[in-house]
Amino acid sequence: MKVVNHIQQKISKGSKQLALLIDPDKISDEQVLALVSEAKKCSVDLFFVGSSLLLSDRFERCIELIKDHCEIPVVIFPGNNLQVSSKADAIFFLSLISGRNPDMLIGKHVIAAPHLKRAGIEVIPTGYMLIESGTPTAVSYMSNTTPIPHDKNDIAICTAMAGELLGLKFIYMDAGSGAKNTISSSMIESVRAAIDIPLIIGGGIRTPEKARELCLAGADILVVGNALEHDAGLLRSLADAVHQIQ
Ligand code: 1GP
Repeated sequence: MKVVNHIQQKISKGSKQLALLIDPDKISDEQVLALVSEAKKCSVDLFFVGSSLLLSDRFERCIELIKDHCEIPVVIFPGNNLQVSSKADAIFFLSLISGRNPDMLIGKHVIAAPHLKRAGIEVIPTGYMLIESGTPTAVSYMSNTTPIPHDKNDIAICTAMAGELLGLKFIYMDAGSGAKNTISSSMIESVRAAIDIPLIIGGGIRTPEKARELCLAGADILVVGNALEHDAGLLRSLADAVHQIQ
């Protein structure tokens, strides 16, 4: 089954989903395997793999390791057009719609398009919105874009609406990896009320209480990366907090 359908099926049952973001530079093979084993026990819904900047050549290796040891779908969350692999189940084709950098809206896509066609991988057109989070983030710097201000719900609403009207399948609102502040519940609520496509929320989520709050505000999928790099034991409580909401 396509990853999009798999996600939609869970959403239509009213289930919230937890995605684990793996940055291949920050995690050893042993740590990947430990995380996969824990993810299976906690019924984690998705793995996302990618980074705004990669130093190592561990990108494909990470995807392979996850695929060899579990059935959880692996979606590439690419930081640039080099992060493509047919070994993953799907890839987010990200348009950075919160920014005004044409390279991130169409330029990189033109370069990536033939590679994606050849790879035969499921492509998920996704509107990516960076939200200001208290500190400069790697994504903001690397993409040369300004995030939407933390409290400007109206800009976030109109941006998400435009993404939906352009035909994008998902909206991913991100405070950026390691964000000081997560996206506010009020911004998530306003955007959720304005669009009908699935809403992914990530950046700076570190506690089950916050995970629950953001799901109740309207997130369909929560993404957690950084916090698990520091404390893999958190996974059980985060997964329970997300899955207990119906
Ligand atoms: C970043 O949304 C992801 O793009 C996850 O953020 O690493 O802060 O959990 P964290």
